[in-house]
Parts: sequence; C-alpha cells; structure tokens
Amino acid sequence: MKAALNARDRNYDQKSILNIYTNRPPGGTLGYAAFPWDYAMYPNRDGVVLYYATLPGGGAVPYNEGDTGTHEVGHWLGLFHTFQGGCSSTAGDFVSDTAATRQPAYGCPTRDSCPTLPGFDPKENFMDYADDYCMYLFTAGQSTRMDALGAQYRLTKRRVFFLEGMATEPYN
Ligand SMILES: [Ca+2]
Ligand SMILES: [Ca+2]
Ligand SMILES: [Zn+2]
Repeated sequence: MKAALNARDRNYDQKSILNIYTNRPPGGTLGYAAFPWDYAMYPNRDGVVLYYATLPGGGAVPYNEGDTGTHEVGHWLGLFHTFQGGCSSTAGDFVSDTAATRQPAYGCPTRDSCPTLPGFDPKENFMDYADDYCMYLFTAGQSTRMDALGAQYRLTKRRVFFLEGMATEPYN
C-alpha cells in the first residue's frame, strides 16, 4: 500500500512528507506510525496508517473524533506514549511536563497510578489511550520535543525550484 500510494514532491525530501493512509488494520488496531529516527533504515515503512473509521464521524466509537490521527502524527514526530516506562521519574516518555502513568487510560478515568510522582494521570493527553472526547492536548514539553525531532529528522529546506526547459526572468 505504501509503495503504491506514497506521495512524492520533487521539491521536498521524502522524509519531510507526511503520508497518511487509511485502511482497516488487522487485530482491532486503530492506527500505527513510523518514528522519525527509523526513516534512515526503513524509508518504505514511513508514514501514518489509520483505520478509516477513526476519522471524524466514522464508526469506531468512542475513537471516532479523529484523535487517532493526532496521536499517530505525534509518534511520526517522535512522541512516545505518556505511559511509556510506567512510573519512572527519569525516563518514561522523555517529556518532563507529562505526569508519569503506570498503564494506559481507557475511557476517561480520573486517577493517579503513580502516587509517589507528581500529577494525576494525563488522560487528556493525545498520547494516552483515552476516549477521543477525553483527549484534547499536547503539553509544551511535547511540542518542544516534536519541534526538535522534526527539525532533526523531518524538516528539510525547500529546494530551489526550476522551471525546466523554460526561460525565466527574475523580477524585483
Ligand atoms: Ca513524562
Ligand atoms: Ca502521580
Ligand atoms: Zn500510540
């Protein structure tokens, strides 16, 4: 699917182009994404795949407000799940302003699964597994991480555009 459909643009490096594919992944999977640092070794796996019913108004209730797409693009730009690493104050998702969480949130539970670490579980965060109505934010730390990893692995400057075979005149 990726080899056949992957969009290209002659003015951009392929690693900076976000391709989003929809299908019905096996095993009840809502979506999946490639991490930016994997592009160099596995360029053919790059992109985001979404179960089409997760799109807004689709049939994958309660995951049908589009937040699966937001979540997968977070991975594509280098974010981990908020529950990565469980109750760790030093590693986890490598984002300092997301509270540590022992396990994924399902539904929209108010709880503190890491009581010795600050903060309630970040059920409202796009990188948890809560229902779409519950999730609505990335933190400033996640934004910073996406900016940094995006700049390192994804963003490439637009190349000089030539109109091939045509005489072009500068204007000023
Ligand atoms: Ca964290
Ligand atoms: Ca806590
Ligand atoms: Zn995920």
